[in-house]
Amino acid sequence: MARTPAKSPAAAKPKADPIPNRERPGEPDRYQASKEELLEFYRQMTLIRRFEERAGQLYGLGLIGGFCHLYIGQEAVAVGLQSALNAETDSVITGYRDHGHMLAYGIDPKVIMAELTGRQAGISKGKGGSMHMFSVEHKFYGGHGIVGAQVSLGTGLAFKHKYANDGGVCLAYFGDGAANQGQVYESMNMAELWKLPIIFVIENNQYAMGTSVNRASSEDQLYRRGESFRVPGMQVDGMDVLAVRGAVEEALKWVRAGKGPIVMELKTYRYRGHSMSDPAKYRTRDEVQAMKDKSDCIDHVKRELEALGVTEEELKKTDKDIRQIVAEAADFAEQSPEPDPKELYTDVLVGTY
Ligand SMILES: Cc1ncc(C[n+]2csc(CCOP(=O)(O)OP(=O)(O)O)c2C)c(N)n1
Ligand SMILES: [Mg+2]
Repeated sequence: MARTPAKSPAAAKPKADPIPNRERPGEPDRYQASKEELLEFYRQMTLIRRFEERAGQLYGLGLIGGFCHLYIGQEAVAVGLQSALNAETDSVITGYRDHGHMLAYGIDPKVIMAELTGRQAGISKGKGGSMHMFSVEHKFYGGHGIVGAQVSLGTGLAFKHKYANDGGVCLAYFGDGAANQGQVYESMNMAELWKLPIIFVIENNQYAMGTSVNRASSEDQLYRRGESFRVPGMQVDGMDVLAVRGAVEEALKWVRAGKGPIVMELKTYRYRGHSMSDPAKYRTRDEVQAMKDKSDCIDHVKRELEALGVTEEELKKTDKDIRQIVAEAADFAEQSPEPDPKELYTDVLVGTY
């Protein structure tokens, strides 16, 4: 049985064997990281958090327009999963809560911040903004504002990996809310039928805007959502980067062996509102505070590092370096010009239908 019981945020319910007579992926262990790897996880998660905090401030100052969805709280998911990918071959696609996935993929914070602020130097030339960032070079295929759309597009990317026999796997992220979208299931069906190399990553942060999973989902154990298509699933503690990395190793083994898709449900939590304009009336402050106090993914790694003998001073030095990187990204963005008005019609489809 390839399921890791979630230790947080919510205890998993007892489970029956979902797909009888089906070979299953191995039981994942927590990843045994070296001190250097653990430090790198800490560095990346802290970079995402500080970057997002700064993005929140710039939004407050009116320097970021439109929608802006922050990833604070969920950092261990993107960092743990993407640390296991092969950057040469594998592809990533996600929704609108996408800044963290780009940072975890090593994309320059400056071009991400410049995009958020709508500047020419941004990764989409300042014309996409927070929800529409893209990098073919990094095989990062967006940044999508239509809930669930990235799942069928990701299935297309997986089809391409198989068709071109390029050895790549697609990581298609979506939320607990998106997991109720019809196109997700059409995609799962096709992916299993054609044994496509895709990991369906459900980032279960407990809420879709203001609606909790339990209010919206008749089956709230989302790792089971592939069962009708014989797609196996894993449930993982998404607040523990080593559990995430350990689980994705097993998932990648499964997919790379040509056994078809797999569902990973990462149980996680977002600390901030759905977007910057969320009245936050659907949960209590105490609930959020309890998650921060008990399950924070960065605190978790900090404790592990301290147990390995890493000193507070070393961590402070890393924190300082990250603050510097984020400050430079924000300065770079603020000093970059806005796109030239003549760019209005480039890179966009203008036509009649
Ligand atoms: C097809 C579609 N329906 C509705 C919306 C409005 N909408 C934007 S985000 C969202 C909630 C999605 O929640 P979830 O999938 O859990 O992702 P999270 O925001 O928690 O990362 C909704 C309903 C949309 N963008 N697209
Ligand atoms: Mg959600």
